[in-house]
Amino acid sequence: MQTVLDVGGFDVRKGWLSPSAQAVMASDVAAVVAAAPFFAPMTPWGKPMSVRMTSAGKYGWFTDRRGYRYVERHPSGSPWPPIPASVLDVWRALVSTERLPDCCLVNWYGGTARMGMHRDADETDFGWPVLSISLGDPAVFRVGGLARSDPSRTIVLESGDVVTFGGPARLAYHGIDRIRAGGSRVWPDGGRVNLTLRVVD
Ligand code: MD3
Ligand code: FE
Repeated sequence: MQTVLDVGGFDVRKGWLSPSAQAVMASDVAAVVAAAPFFAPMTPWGKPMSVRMTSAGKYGWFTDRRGYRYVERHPSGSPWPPIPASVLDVWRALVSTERLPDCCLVNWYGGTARMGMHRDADETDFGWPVLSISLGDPAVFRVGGLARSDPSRTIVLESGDVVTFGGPARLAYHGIDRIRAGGSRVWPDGGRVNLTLRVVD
């Protein structure tokens, strides 16, 4: 087995959401996007990301020339919409009923979008796991170890898969190599949405 499984804290639940639960969540996500439209994030080094983003909850993850950070408003100036109950239920079932996430980052991947290897380190307390929900076209997800130079491997994340990254895996390097366009009918126009739930502060 490779690095990540050795590191521990990395739990993939294939098909955890039934097709009907995925359909409910997709319509809840569409309502979030209607209230807080996707935008094209700009990296601090001036290159736009290929992923489109929005958020729900108290905080949204944001990036521009000033850097990465959590903000309490969409670029339009409105507060982020609430995290849908269908999404919070997954967190309650797998992480905690005591503490709920304060950010649901919504990432949209078209056929050519990708996400480079990175760590999620903008939060205050790495004791809480990050929970990821995939909806739509399959993605080739890459996960490595705690150092950028560690070996990495890929797994395919499909619609309805739920992954938690806790313990040592919370700070593992990860990214999305590519999308397998046309692999799902969850979204009428195709593409993949990934929801990540985090405790920010
Ligand atoms: C491993 N998103 O938004 S989800 C991100 O599919 C992000 O949109 C990818 O990486 C996506 O930051 C990957 C899987 C994931 C999410 C958070 C993690 C893996 C993680 C946090 C720590 C370790
Ligand atoms: Fe990440």
